[in-house]
Amino acid sequence: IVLLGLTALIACQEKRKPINFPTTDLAMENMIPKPVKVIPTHTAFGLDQNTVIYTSQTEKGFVEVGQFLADKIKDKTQLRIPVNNTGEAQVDRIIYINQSDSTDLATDEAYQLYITQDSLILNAKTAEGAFRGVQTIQQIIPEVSNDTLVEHPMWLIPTGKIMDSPNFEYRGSMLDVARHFFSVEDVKKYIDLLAYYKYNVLHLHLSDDQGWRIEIKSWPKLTEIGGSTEVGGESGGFYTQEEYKELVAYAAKNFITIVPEIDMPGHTNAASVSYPILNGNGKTPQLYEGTHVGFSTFDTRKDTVYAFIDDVVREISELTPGPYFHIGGDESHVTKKNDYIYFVNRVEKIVEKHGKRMIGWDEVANADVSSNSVSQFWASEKNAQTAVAKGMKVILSPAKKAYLDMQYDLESKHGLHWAGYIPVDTAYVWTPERYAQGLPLENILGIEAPLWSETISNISELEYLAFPRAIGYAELGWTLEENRDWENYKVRLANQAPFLERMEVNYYPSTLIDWK
Ligand code: TNX
Repeated sequence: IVLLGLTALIACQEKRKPINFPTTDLAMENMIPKPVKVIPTHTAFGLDQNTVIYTSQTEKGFVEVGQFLADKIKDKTQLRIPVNNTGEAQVDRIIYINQSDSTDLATDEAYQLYITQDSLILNAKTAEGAFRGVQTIQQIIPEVSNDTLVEHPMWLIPTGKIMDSPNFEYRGSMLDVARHFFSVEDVKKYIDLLAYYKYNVLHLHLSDDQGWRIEIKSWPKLTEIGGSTEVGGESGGFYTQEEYKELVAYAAKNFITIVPEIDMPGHTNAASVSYPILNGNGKTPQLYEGTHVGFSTFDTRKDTVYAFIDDVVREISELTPGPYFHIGGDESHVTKKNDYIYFVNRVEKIVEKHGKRMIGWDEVANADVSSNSVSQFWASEKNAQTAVAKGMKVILSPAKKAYLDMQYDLESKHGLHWAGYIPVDTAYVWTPERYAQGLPLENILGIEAPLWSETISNISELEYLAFPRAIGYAELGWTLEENRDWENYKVRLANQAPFLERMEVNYYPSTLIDWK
């Protein structure tokens, strides 16, 4: 196929008049996250109606990645670019998505782009790497075509070379669908946006005091009762197992891993209202529509509770191909310390039995957890150090820097401010690599930006808090420290406006940014 393509190309090139491309600079493109290395060659690849895509066809997933790119090119330019189809079409230029075992491709997510006037070659070891590279291609296709060089519109992509791979292997965002429920469509749109900035994890906070959001077939009242409301008294909602599978599959197409969280032993009021036998706080549980935390707990000394958890972890794990299961573990203020430790110890075993690796909020490090489990740092440096002492990996989500639900400033329409205000610069200007004392680089799995939903109840409000800050966290997770710089980032961010507007994202138009 490649040879066919190249022969066709050469045949056409003979007929083609040379085009006088304007000078370009690939290094000045508004790519976020900024790639490891960009070497410009100052001319252009003209994407037009005579461009075709070819992909490796034997390696898993490459054809689908090619189709994904074709769809995105269609959305942006209206061009219909064939994928692996020589057909009758005139072929002037080729985009080739190629599986390569080159040792320059250090990880599965690494990719290289070689862009010349005639071809745009994307090399990656895996379809995942190719998918990350496709995001870069999307970002360097200009918003507007050049209509004067030839007789039809042409989108000029700057030529040169890009070598790229991620700084951290875990680059996530969390969405709290418990305090307010978000529909499958809403979550899919969030996935689209995360994927464009090379995120690879979406953590779903599926249960809390105010709601239980995933169908568990063996305990049906969880969603019947526990899913019936949300903060403010609206009607709540939940994902059926089919809908959850649909989300997992949609995320997988975007090379995003879903991390399901069932928060326990605290944050369990909705579960205990559904099945009061689970309750351990001594009061009769009632549906809760407020925003306080720390009042609920499971009864950690009852075997029924562990039988329940076993069913829940089993059912969700069966629907979840990713390696992680998040057990929450935060703010269990009415669970006695010994009970908390006993609980986390037992639940970790259940998670492992169902083939998953446990993640918990930073408090879980105080239990006798295995070095294979992961601690998510949100508030306590001491807990992060305890995790390191136990050989655990840590995900960085410091509330003061990485909480998407903190208000930007006094003017912010939504959000809280218990951890402070987080304007767009504060969200970007910090160094995950050196944020917490006593947390060595080799223990850092990556970063995650949580979006708690006490103050937001629809996709537009979600977008207001997440964007543009989530774009900055994408760069902190992917780009090397030496390549990060606020002044430079700020300009690239300003140039995301056309994309965000095309996607109808209700981003917060911070005055710190000179939006384009
Ligand atoms: C703290 S951070 C919580 C959540 C709240 C959030 C609001 C964490 C592990 N727990 O229950 O939603 O603050 O910002």
